[in-house]
Amino acid sequence: MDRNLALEVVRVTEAAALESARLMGRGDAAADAAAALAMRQAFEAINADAVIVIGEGAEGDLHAGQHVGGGSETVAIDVALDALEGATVCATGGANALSLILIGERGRILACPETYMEKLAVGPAGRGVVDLDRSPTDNLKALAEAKGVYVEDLTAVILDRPRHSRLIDEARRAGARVQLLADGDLAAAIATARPDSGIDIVLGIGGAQQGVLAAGALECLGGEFQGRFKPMTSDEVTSLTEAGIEDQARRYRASDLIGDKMMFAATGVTNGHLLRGVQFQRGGATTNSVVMRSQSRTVRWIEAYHHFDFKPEY
Ligand code: VTB
Repeated sequence: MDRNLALEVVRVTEAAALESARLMGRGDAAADAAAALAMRQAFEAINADAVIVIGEGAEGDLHAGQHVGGGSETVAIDVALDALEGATVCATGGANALSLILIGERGRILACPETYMEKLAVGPAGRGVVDLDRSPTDNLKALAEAKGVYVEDLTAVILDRPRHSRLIDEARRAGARVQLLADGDLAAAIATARPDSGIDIVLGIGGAQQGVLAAGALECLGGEFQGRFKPMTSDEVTSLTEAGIEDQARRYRASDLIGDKMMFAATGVTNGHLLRGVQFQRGGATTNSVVMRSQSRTVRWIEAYHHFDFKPEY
């Protein structure tokens, strides 16, 4: 996979973040639609034959199966994307809205439908020491030991949902500090790999597609992601079966979800655990992004100033 691609795709997440941040706090889906449109247009400047494996809904722009990318080159890649993760958050001006893209080798990203996934995400210190097949208490103890701290020193992030009441109780009983999130477990999952994020582990059930994206980012960062599908309705069970995912009780590791060669780029839309949101200033705006590649484990934090008078036309 062409290493330069990593620096090209960040333009795509920047474009989506700039357009959606403009519409932050409007209380509707306008930011989501703007992010998808900007992302699709910016993709045309990428020299690749990219097939969307995980996209924005079944139809419309950026749907699964759509070919994106331009130019004459035929670098065959697969793409998983979320033009605006945290659309509800963005609509209310909350934290952790992001625009992101994961690029993998052709045929290696699991084409997972929109359903739920039980997730376990930790940074590098927890790689190889936690296990979704063990209890949250055991995982917290193992992570504390690997980090050389007490369980009481760990912060576990869990989405604030009724489905997590037992999990939250257990994490509290184990002694961990529990941070409940209104939305946006994806940014938090990736932030477990940032020593200064204050997040040690993300547990609980959230979007499955966002689980695949988190797996890719954590693989580049040397962390660990494990997931298990948790379909909530019979339709979701059917959609998993139709996607060829027969063993729905299986524990997936990052490599099962996205292969082993990937690139990941994300740009903050609103301030969050991982990235700062778009800041508008006179004549332009500043974006904060991260770009990473699994093969080299290089992680680049990119602050970009966009001058609107000289904005590229996509
Ligand atoms: C949300 C959102 C997450 O999953 O929780 C969603 O905040 C699914 O949960 O960031 P609900 O249907 O209960 O809201 C995510 O989008 C991704 O995991």
